[in-house]
Amino acid sequence: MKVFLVYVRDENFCRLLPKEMDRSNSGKGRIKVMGFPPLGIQTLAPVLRQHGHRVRMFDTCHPQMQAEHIAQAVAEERPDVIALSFLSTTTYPAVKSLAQRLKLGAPQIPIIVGGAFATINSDRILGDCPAIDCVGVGEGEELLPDYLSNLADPGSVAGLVWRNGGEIVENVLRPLIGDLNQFPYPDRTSLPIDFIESLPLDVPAVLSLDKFCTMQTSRGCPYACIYCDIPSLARGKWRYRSSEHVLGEMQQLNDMGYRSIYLTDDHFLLNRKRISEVCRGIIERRLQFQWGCEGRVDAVAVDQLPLMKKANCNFLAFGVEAGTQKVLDRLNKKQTLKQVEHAVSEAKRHGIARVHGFFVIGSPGETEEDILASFRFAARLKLDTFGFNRLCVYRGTPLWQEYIDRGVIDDARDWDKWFKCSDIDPSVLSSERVNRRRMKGYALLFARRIFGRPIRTYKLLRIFGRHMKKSDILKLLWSPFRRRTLTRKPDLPARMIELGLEEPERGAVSTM
Ligand code: B12
Ligand code: SF4
Repeated sequence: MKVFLVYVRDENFCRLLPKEMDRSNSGKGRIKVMGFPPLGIQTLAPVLRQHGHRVRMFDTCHPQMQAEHIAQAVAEERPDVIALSFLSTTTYPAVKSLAQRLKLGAPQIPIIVGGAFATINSDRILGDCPAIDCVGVGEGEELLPDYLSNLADPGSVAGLVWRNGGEIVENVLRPLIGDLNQFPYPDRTSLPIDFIESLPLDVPAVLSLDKFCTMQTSRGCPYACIYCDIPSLARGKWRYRSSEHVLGEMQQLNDMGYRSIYLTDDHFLLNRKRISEVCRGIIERRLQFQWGCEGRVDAVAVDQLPLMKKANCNFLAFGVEAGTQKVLDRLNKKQTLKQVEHAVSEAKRHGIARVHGFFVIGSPGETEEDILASFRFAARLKLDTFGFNRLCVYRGTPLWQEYIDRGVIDDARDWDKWFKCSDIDPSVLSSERVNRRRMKGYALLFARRIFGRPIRTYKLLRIFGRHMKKSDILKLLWSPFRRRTLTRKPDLPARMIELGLEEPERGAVSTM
């Protein structure tokens, strides 16, 4: 069969590399994009080929892979199935409109969607968008080939949610894949796109022009932070590929010339033994690339950091989240401030070039003093970079359920929205106050950085300076202080809209 695999992305997280920065020629017909590759479809394409299917991939960051081009390709090539892949609620409107357009042009070609948001909202999506025929819940490696073999018998495909006449049918859940070593490595060559290592920001923050890709070595996370839907997506399990399988892929990437790899694992740092095997393998094989990953502060085996550094790990991102234990506990983060300090200082002591801290502000019960404490904490830590985002809530997270129980969110009407907690939760400071505090906090942090650690700040700016124009570096530095333009803005819950409220009724709830 012929299958179109289309990745629909959020325009906020990709940009064409400006011509003046493009110092090497990618080759005929290829473009350069600052952003992450679409690892979901890159993973599924070779699996489908192994089953004898023909696959064509599209990624909407490519100027020639927009809705009209995909529709034209559908008309010309008449695929048997169109599979749309997307990550989050912010892209759902674009997916819907693409599905509607494709369905209009070719009503008989089935459209299946998958990815994180689709997994959590399968029945809702089918109820909402008639152009989408079915949803694949969870991992696609086994589900998609099964679906293609049983187009005439969708009821037999575990994990499929489909329409039987007017009725939405949810088949039995497909078990999680037991052996992640059984699949071929992702296809990183068929898309005519070279991805550039950059920060996912709307300023062209290019880190290097090295050949860049992402990789996933494990899936899931056993923790249960209230704002995260990984536990529900991965059903609370952490599964991993063997170190040999991972090293095989790394060797291939190395031989293909990749010099920068970002591990998109939810929690790469969970298992010391495995980290050690992978790192030793990288060192023994003399693999040339630099790599980065994310993980929890409590899992960093201190004895692994020197090995990670030796194995060319140059970037580590920690979910720090807050500078007070009270807020960490409210988020069910299950980590202490001491652990954060220890992990960050050890990472720097052992020479990891860039250590990043993810923080959230505007959490339930957080006061202005708490926010300030987070910025002070960040200033004290030896972090190289940091981001302070207002806490958001997505369907599938424990916090979403709490909001349903508290009557803040109406699941039936709000399922496809995303919210900033400060816009909707009376126990959170207003967005205006959170933003005002953030401005002040950033000012404090920048001042401490520039005057307290001038050499490190200079070195960091030099990394950016290598590939960015001065004006863009200034824009980057200024970016925390200005409003971002989002493709899909956060919403308000149906109940607030009904009552004509732009702010939750905070009267009875103190946030100071
Ligand atoms: C890397 C990443 C990013 C990268 C982008 C990656 C890219 N390709 O461009 C960046 C940093 C840009 C990013 C941005 C955002 N992200 Co993000 N991201 C991730 C992360 C960590 C890994 C994704 C990944 O590479 N997975 C590896 C591949 C192999 O998995 P996959 O794509 O899911 O594909 C598998 C299955 O889903 C399935 N599948 C995929 N497509 C299809 C299609 C069909 C038809 C079928 C049957 C199956 C199928 O099969 C694949 C193999 O098993 C995930 C966490 C996670 N574990 O998924 C969060 C995650 C997806 N992101 C999330 C969020 C919230 C966002 C943002 C909205 C953040 C923000 N506030 O701005 C934005 C917007 C994203 C968007 N709409 O494009 C949430 C989604 C929550 C939700 N319910 O909406 C997640 C789950 C993180 C979390 N902790 O909650 N993200
Ligand atoms: S935020 Fe990180 S540690 Fe918490 S549940 Fe999600 S993946 Fe796990």
